[in-house]
Amino acid sequence: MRYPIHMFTHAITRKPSEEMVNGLTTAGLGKPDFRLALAQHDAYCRALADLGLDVTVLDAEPGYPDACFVEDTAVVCGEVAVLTPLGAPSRQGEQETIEPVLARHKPVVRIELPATLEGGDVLLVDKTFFVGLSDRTNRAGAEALSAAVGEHGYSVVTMPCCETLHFKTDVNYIGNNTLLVSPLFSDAVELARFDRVVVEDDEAYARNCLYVNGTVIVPSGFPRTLAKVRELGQPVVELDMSEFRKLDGGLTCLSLRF
Ligand code: CIR
Repeated sequence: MRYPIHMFTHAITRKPSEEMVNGLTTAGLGKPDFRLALAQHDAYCRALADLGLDVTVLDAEPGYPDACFVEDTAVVCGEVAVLTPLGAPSRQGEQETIEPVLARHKPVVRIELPATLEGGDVLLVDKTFFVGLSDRTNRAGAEALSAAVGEHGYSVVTMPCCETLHFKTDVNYIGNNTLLVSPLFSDAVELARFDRVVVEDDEAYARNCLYVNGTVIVPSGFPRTLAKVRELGQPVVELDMSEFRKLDGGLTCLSLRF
């Protein structure tokens, strides 16, 4: 069976700042090289543009070392953009400069503290939002998202999450009804409708692939995952993400897509 491709037309990204070297991390891979990160960010924005997206690149945000990970600041669907209070205290406020940009495209609904929700914990497939309840996203955040999108025909499925930072560190949609998942989610009943490709822990970072308009963007350096994704027959683009990986950031984190 062929599954319809949801086409994105826009993306928002934000340049990293030199302060990124002080970003939150559990990776233990050392400090990122700012110049190299800028070059990788440029390549990322170019890749999205090559896939047909109109990419708005925002200037770096002083005072917020993690602000290039814009995915966490909002959840966007066809009808509405939901602005989210981030769960990490040092990141609260990043969403304020995203709001006017989103407002050019969609009505914006704001979720307020004490609800917390980070976009990295939210996976949208068709009309379902899968939300991982993590250290960053609480039940009140998931309920507030449900209230904001329910009237547009979306449902919200919450799932316990994770040994890792975000739900999408573990689970990502790569088209054709297929998910890349960690072993933790290989049998999750909430995901039973999907074909699942398990990515083992030695390539854990590559679980965070980014599916854009029929192409799968894969982080470079993970040959087994690359081979598995290639086997599925969709076009693949590889991008070097080494400097963002040092801050626990993956491919989905660097953009909001809609
Ligand atoms: C953080 O810990 O918040 C950042 N260093 C990484 C955020 C990654 N974002 C994402 O996975 N959506």
